[in-house]
Amino acid sequence: MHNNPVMITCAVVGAELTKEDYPYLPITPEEIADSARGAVEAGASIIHLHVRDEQGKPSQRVDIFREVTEKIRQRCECIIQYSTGGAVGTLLDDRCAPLKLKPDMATLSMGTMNFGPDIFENTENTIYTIAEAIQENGVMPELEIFDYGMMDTVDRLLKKDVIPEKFHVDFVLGVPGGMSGEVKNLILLKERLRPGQTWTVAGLGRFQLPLSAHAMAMGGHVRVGIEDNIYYRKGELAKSNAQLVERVVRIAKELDRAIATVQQAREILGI
Ligand code: KMH
Ligand code: ZN
Repeated sequence: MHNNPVMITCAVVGAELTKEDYPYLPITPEEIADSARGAVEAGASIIHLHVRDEQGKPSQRVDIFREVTEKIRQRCECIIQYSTGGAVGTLLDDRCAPLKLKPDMATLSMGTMNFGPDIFENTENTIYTIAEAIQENGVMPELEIFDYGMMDTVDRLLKKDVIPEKFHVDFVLGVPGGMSGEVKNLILLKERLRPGQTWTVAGLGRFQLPLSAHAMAMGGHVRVGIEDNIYYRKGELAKSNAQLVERVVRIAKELDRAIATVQQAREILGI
């Protein structure tokens, strides 16, 4: 039985969804910051952040990241994690650009993969470049693991000192092109972690709820949010990021997992 506090990450907007896919998608800096506040008030301690430009398109523009970060900070205390994945096809320099704002955390994806009909490109050079920018700016990386072989990449790049010794791990399961969100896959992946390594699970779509519950029962941490899943249940759109967070908070309580405060999350992550 695990009773360590659970850190909840909320992925509030993502880069791939449009208002046509999901009418309540937060787009403007105000909307994204308001949605982040709702998620934090519901129990999230980490906000996984993408931003959108004036046309609602995914963007890695530094000025927008700065504005949204300031707006979130005005509204609530939380750990802010920037996406370096961007959208499929985002150029490498653009992916790294917001790191100069020195967020608390940033993602580091561990390999190239099909991403639905597209390619999410993370060559070794991409990983080196982003890892370097992360280290230069003193940011805590979260390694994004979409498939089993990416754990071998982690081991290999650790030996080469490409990846810093201290990182958090996020298993992102259920992307078409990556590993599916079956619980047996989570178990396989978790077995590959070094003792004491902190980890989160982000289940996509219908995998979000069962993987969240299993991760909490296994002592892990959880990521929910509209980036990964727009449905509350089959055929019913989620009303908000907060609604998705509220549900995992209720499940955590039944599993005797307290919800990590932001301060506790900082201690767990060592940031
Ligand atoms: N939009 C995906 C292609 C990340 O945030 O670092 C990549 C992604 C991962 O969302
Ligand atoms: Zn993302």
